[in-house]
Amino acid sequence: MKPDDILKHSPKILTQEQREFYFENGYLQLEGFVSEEWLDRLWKVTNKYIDDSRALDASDQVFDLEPNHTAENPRLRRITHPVEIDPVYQEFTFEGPIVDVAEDLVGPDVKFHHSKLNFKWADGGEEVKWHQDIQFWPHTNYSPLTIGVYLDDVDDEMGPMGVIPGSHKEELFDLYGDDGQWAGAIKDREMDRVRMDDVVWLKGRRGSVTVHNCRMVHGSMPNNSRRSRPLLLQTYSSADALTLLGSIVDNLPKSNSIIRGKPARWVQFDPEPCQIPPDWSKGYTSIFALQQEEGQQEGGQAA
Ligand SMILES: O=C(O)CCC(=O)C(=O)O
Repeated sequence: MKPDDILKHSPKILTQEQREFYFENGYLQLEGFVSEEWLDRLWKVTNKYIDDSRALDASDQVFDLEPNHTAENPRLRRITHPVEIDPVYQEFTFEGPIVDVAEDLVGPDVKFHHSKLNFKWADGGEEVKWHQDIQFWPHTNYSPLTIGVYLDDVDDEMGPMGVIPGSHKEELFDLYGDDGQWAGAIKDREMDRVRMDDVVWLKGRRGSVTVHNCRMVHGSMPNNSRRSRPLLLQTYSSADALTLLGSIVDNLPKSNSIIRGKPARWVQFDPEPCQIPPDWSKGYTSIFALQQEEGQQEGGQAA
């Protein structure tokens, strides 16, 4: 569904100005949007998984661990597919308050694509280099967007997510490196095309929500503070956006679930070209492992 048609549907939770701002700028921020009750439930399960990770000494299908992770001092980069592993994450993503935000921005028929919980651990949690998401998981149109929830207060020192307003309307970047391998990040020599003077850092208090379109140029700095920066991310699209390649995300039981409205009878195509990523079925852990050039392994997810 095109933005003009989406805007004709009455909004569930956003103002018309917020929706127009999103379509114009490619991002949105909602301060303190998620209730304390939801945050408490999410923290309860999250703390359980952090505890479970102590038993591991390497990343697996559920946990993406920093190389210096130990049982005494767990250091998680990511819980890879929260919705697939726990009913609380699923309830939040499929029925929680952010689904109204998704509906207001993609239209009444909403499809879930995938989720992840990026921790960016205290004292050095890694940067996410500048990139766009859609090249990791191409769709027939550019309705996919990702809604992030900060589970804790996030300030400038903690590696908040940065976005370049309006970059979703510009040409997509080539995310392959000069060696022809997938880099998952914009090349240094092309960074002069990124309008860094315009960057907006999406920090906020616990429960704040970020939204970014799948074409948005975004990234984040390392976390050099004493506190971790847990950001729970979920990607949705309009039901009329179909994924173009069989990525590992598509093979998950809950990916591509219609969570509002009805499945599409007609697929919508947007005209702008999209880069094709490598075949993820060969194995991929996460953007962190990829951008830090660690060995890849079976069972990860894109972007
Ligand atoms: O965690 C972040 O700061 C950014 C996450 C991100 O860009 C991604 O996972 O694609």
